[in-house]
Amino acid sequence: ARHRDWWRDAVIYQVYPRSFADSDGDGMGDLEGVRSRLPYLRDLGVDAVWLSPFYASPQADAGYDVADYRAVDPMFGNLLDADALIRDAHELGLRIIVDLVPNHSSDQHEWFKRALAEGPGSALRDRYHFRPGKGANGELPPNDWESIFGGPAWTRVTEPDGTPGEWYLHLFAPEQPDFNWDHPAVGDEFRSILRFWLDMGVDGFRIDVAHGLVKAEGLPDLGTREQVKLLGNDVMPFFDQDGVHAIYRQWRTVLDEYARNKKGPEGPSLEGRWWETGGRIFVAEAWTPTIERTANYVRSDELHQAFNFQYLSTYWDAAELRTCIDRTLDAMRPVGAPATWVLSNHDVTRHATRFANPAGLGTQIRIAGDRDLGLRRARAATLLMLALPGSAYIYQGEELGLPDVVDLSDEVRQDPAYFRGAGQDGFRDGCRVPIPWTCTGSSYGFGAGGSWLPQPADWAELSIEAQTGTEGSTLELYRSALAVRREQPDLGAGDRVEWLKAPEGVLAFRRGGFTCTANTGNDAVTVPAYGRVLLTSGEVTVTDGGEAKVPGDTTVWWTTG
Ligand code: TEU
Repeated sequence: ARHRDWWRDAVIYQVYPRSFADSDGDGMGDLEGVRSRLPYLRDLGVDAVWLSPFYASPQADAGYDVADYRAVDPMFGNLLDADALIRDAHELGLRIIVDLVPNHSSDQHEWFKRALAEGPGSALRDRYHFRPGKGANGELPPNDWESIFGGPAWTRVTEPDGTPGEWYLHLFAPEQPDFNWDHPAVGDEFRSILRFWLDMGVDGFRIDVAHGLVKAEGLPDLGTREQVKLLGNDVMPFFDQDGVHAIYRQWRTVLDEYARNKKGPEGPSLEGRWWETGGRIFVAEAWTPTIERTANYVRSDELHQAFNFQYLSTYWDAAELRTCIDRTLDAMRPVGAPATWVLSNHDVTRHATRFANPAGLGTQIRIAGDRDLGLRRARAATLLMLALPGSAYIYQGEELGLPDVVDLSDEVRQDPAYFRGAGQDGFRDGCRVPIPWTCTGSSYGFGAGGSWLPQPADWAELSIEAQTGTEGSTLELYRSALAVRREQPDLGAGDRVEWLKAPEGVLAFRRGGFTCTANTGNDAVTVPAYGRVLLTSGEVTVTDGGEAKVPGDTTVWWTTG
């Protein structure tokens, strides 16, 4: 790490375990697959790996429905595999961040199963949100909230005596009942789960739906207000309630305890310094209406980072990007938290496909668009992101320039959002297609037994094998960019950028002896040569007169050093 707190400028790589590497040939990725590919991630040059959930789960929402928070699903391996993965990662100097899902459990979680089996009046029902229905016979849901995946946010249970009974709340699928965070047992249980994984040696947690744990008192109807599912202008009674912050202040004391005890893994490549700060972090998945509200989650006594979904939702447009960058830095500076930058994850259309489509389609789209254009913009957007101060997140496969797969059949799709009619929001399988490792072989080297989602026929050329050592490949661009980031302390550090005057459609900013220019327009522009070209996402021509011709959709890194 180049900074006292490694996470302030870290590049964190998201592994989606079921789609990364399959060691046992069942078509599903697993922990042993991830472990065997750690050298690839070390060579890529990332600082940490965040793993999406691998816990015991019926997989109603690809593992975001957890039945046992202290067990590994047999599909992914076992606790010994998790231990080996964490140890090997530390040996290689990589930190491991695991996903924690505290908003809801699986309906197969022990508490929920007992809550159902014990019937109305069961004390375990208080750990979830059970309510009698409205209407003469309780046949209507208790309020008008909708599930993020479509349909009502309530499901009526059949009581042990066979009659229709109470309803329970689920902001996501019916197989994902929401916990009642007002019940002390829920908090106790999650602090214990934190300790379990901290004792396993993990370096941090990504908190799923961090904005959803606390619901407004009395679960009030939305009434005529339009339900805003993700980034809306309005604060919903089920999202971003002030009460969530007390939970994270408690969690932070657990983490700080570990920092003081210096408990945890010891790897030769982790410099002694990271013990000073404990080195462990929380990152919030908090979809809030504004970056200013997101900033409430990142405080010295709460969480360390929060994903910048405003940035993810910004189109490839200089003016919009600049506004978002400024607003982000302005929101983070007073709280002393690093800005984060993210372009893709397992819930949204990959940026290579988003930017291949006209602006305004939002983050979930279903058409391939102009693939060359998308890739060119994605590469340029990545260099821009990696030049900004703060921490950046990379989603597996974006370093290969993978597009979304938009023509998956209903037979192979698994995303509950798709089947529950979340409409535009429901196209998440397309970014979850397994990684192509080799040019040939079953599932391009993903595993020996095919892949749970079919890979397109033209993915050989996008494989890691095809791109490794290939000049100009997207993989080599990422490798070079991450190597430069490690060498140049100006990149990633600090909390502001110095904007330079630039032609319309172009962003130009300086950070020490380093300059970044991003041309978001389609046409070539002429800019001053800000030194030597350090790295570029496309072709640049530098003239003797000290000027440079930068093609459309191209980002250039310059150095005077
Ligand atoms: O996502 C939370 C969320 O609100 C959205 O990302 C939403 O799931 C999606 O856009 C709907 O189409 C987290 C996880 O990242 C996601 O994979 C889970 O499905 C969800 O929580 C429930 O655990």
